[in-house]
Formats: sequence, C-alpha cells, structure tokens
Amino acid sequence: MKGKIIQTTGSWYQVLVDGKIIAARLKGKFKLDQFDTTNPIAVGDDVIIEATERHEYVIQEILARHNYIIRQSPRNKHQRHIIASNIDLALLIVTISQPRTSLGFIDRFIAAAASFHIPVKIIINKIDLIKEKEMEQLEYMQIVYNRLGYDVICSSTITNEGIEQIRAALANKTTLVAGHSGVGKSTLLNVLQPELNLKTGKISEKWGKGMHTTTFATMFQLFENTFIIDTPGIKEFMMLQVEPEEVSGYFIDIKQFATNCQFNNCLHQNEPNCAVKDAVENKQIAATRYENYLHIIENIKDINYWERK
Ligand SMILES: Nc1nc2c(ncn2[C@@H]2O[C@H](COP(=O)(O)OP(=O)(O)O)[C@@H](O)[C@H]2O)c(=O)[nH]1
Ligand SMILES: [Mg+2]
Ligand SMILES: [Zn+2]
Repeated sequence: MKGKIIQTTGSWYQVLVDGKIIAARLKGKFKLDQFDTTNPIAVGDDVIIEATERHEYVIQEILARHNYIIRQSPRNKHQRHIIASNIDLALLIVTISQPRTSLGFIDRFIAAAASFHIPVKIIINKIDLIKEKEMEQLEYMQIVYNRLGYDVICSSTITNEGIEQIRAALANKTTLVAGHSGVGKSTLLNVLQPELNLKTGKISEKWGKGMHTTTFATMFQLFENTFIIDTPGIKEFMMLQVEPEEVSGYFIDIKQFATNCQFNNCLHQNEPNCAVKDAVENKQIAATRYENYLHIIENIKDINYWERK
C-alpha cells in the first residue's frame, strides 16, 4: 500500500493511507546507510507499507523525494537531518506591523526556499490594521516581490480579504506555512478549516519561544488532498547552507545580471565592473534586495570563518 509519512516518533511512523492513520515501523533489514542523513525517513515521504503476519505494518520502500528541507549540524557538515520532504509550496505569512516583518527576513526566506527548490507565495496578513503612513511600505512590498515573480496576497482574518485566494493556492498541495510568531498563521488556518481548532494568540506564542530544541516537523490534513507542514525548525530553514558565491544563484534578480560581471567569481561587493552594482544604481535591482544579499554573504563568511578556526 502507498502512504505518506505525517509524523515520526522514535522508531514508529504515522502513515496516512487512504485517509486513515496507520502506525508502521521500518523493515528490520532496511539499510540505514543508503542515505548520508541521521534519519532515514521524514515527514512528507511517500512510502510503501506492508502488513506482516503479526498484523503490524512495516515500511518497505521510500519513493523518490521531489525536494526536501535538510538541516546540517553546525558542528559536523556531514551530519544531516531531513526535516520534511515533498513540499509543493511555502506560504510565507508576513505583517507590516504587530509584529513587523523585515524585508531582510523575507529575502532570506525566499532565498532559502529557492535553495530547497520550493516555490513561495507571500501573504501580507492583518491588512485590516494598515495605517495610511504604512501604505508606502505595503506598495513597495507588492511591487518588489511581484516583479520577482512571486504572488503577493493581502489578507485579513477579520474582514476575510484574501481568504478564498489563499484557499485556492493551497488546494491539492502540501504547503509549509512559515512566518514570525504572531503574524496569524494559526488564525488563518482556523479560518480556512474551523475543525482544526489550533491555539492562537498569546499562549501559542509563549510556547514557540521555548521550542527551539525540537526540529520534528508534523503534517496535518486541511482538506482532502491538501496538507500543511508545520515545522518548529524555521530558523534552520532560514540558514542558507551554501557558500557565499552560490548565494546570488538564489536571488533571481541578482542572478540575471551576474553573468555580465567582469569576474565570474564576482560577489558583487567591491569588485570592479560589476554589472549587479550597476543594475542597483539604475534601479533595475531593488536597493533593499541588494543590501539583504550583502548581509547574507557577510553572515555566511562569518560562520565559515569560525568553523574553519
Ligand atoms: N487585526 C488582525 N489580527 C489578526 C489577524 N490574524 C490574526 N490576528 C491576531 O494575531 C494574533 C496572533 O495570531 P496567531 O494565529 O496566534 O499567530 P501565529 O503565531 O502566527 O500562529 C492573535 O491575537 C490573532 O487574533 C488579522 O488578519 N487581523
Ligand atoms: Mg500559531
Ligand atoms: Zn558583480
């Protein structure tokens, strides 16, 4: 039988098969060393399970993953853990205020998603709270990210603006829902599916803070054939696990111009004849995008420096 892993707890796996949840174990002689990761199976994996004579279920096979989020141990680059797999979409929920989501956070997130081959849609929630003086920021966000090819949906769980658009965007997909604590992720999911009854507001925020140690993702069904992945490992997701010279590959606007730089290893910092810097000056690349790109490469250089010491 074919099923999908929705939760992993020790050596037991919860597998969704035809709308039913079945507990299964790995087949005894399953070769752990066929992957170079600390976990052989992750949430989102499509698997083949089989009943044994003792009426237990065992996982026989993992079907090929079309993408996955992986975390590498900060101490050992070869220790890698798959957080979740087969993700069709990442929904990044942001807010202009209460709390404010920075453009740096957005750029880091979409670059990381690109590195994992996950498409992104941006939701600007709490649009009912927007003040006149915040309109400019709102428009800037819409223009910059639309121009990059991302859908930007404004929403409110109070007026229901954008809710049907979000529902349509999620249909028949497995979606990772991400964003700062307090932006309204749980509220939004409850509006889409009241049966979920997720905790919202202060209590869940408090929980979120102490939960950095666990990186177990879980998956739940929103509608038929529509799943949500919830992972506490968002910080790790945001860590771009690449070298500085690879970062521009995940900034589609910068990548476009990078081929015209004089040096093919140009980091677009202070190198001469840099087509990216020219494009920033000519406003073909948004200044905030370029600044955030520079922050990310500096940050990666820092991490690499301390690792190599
Ligand atoms: N004004 C306004 N408040 C919202 C909206 N969506 C959620 N909230 C409130 O924001 C707070 C945090 O929401 P919650 O769903 O717990 O955020 P989460 O941490 O991202 O899951 C709660 O008090 C919600 O009632 C919205 O669209 N407009
Ligand atoms: Mg929540
Ligand atoms: Zn350059």
